[in-house]
Amino acid sequence: MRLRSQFMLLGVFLLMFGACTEKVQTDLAKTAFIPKPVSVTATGRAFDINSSSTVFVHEGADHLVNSAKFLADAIGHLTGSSVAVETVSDAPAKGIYLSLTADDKIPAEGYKLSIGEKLISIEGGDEAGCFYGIQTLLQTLPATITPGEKLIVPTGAVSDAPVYSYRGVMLDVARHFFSVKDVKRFIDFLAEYKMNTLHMHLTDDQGWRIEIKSWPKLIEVGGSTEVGGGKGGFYTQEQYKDIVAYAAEHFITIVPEVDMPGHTNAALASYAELNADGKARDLYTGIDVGFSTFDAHKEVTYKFIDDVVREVSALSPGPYFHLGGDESHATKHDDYVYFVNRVQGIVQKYGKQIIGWDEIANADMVKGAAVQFWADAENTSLGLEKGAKVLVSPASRAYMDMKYDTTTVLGLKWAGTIEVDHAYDWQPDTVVAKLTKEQVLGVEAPLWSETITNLNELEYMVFPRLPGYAEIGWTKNEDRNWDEYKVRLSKFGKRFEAQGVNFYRSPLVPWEE
Ligand code: TNX
Repeated sequence: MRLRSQFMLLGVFLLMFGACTEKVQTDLAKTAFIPKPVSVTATGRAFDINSSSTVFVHEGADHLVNSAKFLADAIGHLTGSSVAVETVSDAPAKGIYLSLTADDKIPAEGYKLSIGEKLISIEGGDEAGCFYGIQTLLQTLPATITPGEKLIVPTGAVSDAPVYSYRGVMLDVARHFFSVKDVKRFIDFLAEYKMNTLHMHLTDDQGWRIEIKSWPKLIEVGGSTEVGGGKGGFYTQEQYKDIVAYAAEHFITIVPEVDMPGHTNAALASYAELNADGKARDLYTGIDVGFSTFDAHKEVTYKFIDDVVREVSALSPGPYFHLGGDESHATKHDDYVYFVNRVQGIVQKYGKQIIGWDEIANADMVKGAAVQFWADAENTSLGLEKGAKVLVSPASRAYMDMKYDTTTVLGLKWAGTIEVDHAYDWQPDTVVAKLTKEQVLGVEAPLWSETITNLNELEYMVFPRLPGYAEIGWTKNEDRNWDEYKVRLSKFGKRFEAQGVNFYRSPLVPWEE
């Protein structure tokens, strides 16, 4: 009898202990963060978020109110009951408190997250930093909770800041069109992993996706189809502004790309006068590249580009305009150089800095220009010699349209297959000889959409590679290694599921059940 009750007691104890270890994780150092922060120290206690936990914002920092609501919504979404947001002039004694650093000890985009038993404080180096502190806090919470379950945050401190100031992805909305709603969901993903740039590939042979009021046929004709012959689509200027604003709320800058002088069939189909022979091209729905070109010696070409750059730049508050410049196989070399030089002047006239694919290094490089390394190290080195910075997107590592392995149904494989380890295990400042870290503007992972037709397919190619690209842009090379990363990533499977994300269950990741 005594023995039996002892066993029962032990059972109860094990049950409690089991429940504790599973649900109430109070060691901040054991929390899986992506991207990996600069430093995490644990104090082993717990902060209990409940419906009466208020999110306080330091007075005067108005943009923080948006971020506070974002946090309150995220907590509300988990617990099912909403959390209040209030403005205060001093740090409160309890609750969650957002503020901006009073000195300059915290760098741009950096933050300090301090979690005590009564107060969580997030101090940002700037507003973006505060938002990233919120994202880190959210990663301490479970993916889902059962009704009535406590929401516990392990106590301690996280101090953090990124290595690179440009951490992005590219979405090709030209080969297949993606709706405003889809783009917003993509923006949510970027924000979660502290990425700050969405490069939108707005035009290509198969589609022109942005309304240009002075050239209306671009969307009427050029926007009317896509790869495979579907109906295509386009963003009105109002819709594009809506994307830009939504991105800004998440501290994400849109980099618009209008690809030229090649990849321009959709424009050449819309306006006959842009063609060397004055004849409009047929719309194109295949996936070949390198057959189209603007005429570098017609003045109307530059009138057209001036209008496009003016209208797109006016809608895009970010510093960069991407002029494409890749695979212009139908343009003679001298014409290409002349063309890119003239277009750089137009982009500068509208107050933007230039980015182009690495081929643009064959032209002069104006001040502040950046080349996007995708395939050609020689071009990239040439750009560096001419004083340009490099945006790093090596196709063999960073192209999210490459298949994971030979069995992946979607995607292409011209740059090889890219499993999750191969996507993660490389260093941005060694992709080209003699590159220095200072010359690297940042890291971008492009998603070309020849084979990607909808959001579900997009998610499958993006997850789980995207968090790795985010970490490559945020965390120092020496603090990253695949064997440690894959364990952290394994814990995100549940988050992907809770968010309804269609992801590739790579056999290389020990997914947590
Ligand atoms: C190359 S990368 C391209 C794109 C294709 C992509 C497919 C680059 C600058 N040009 O036009 O969509 O490969 O992976």
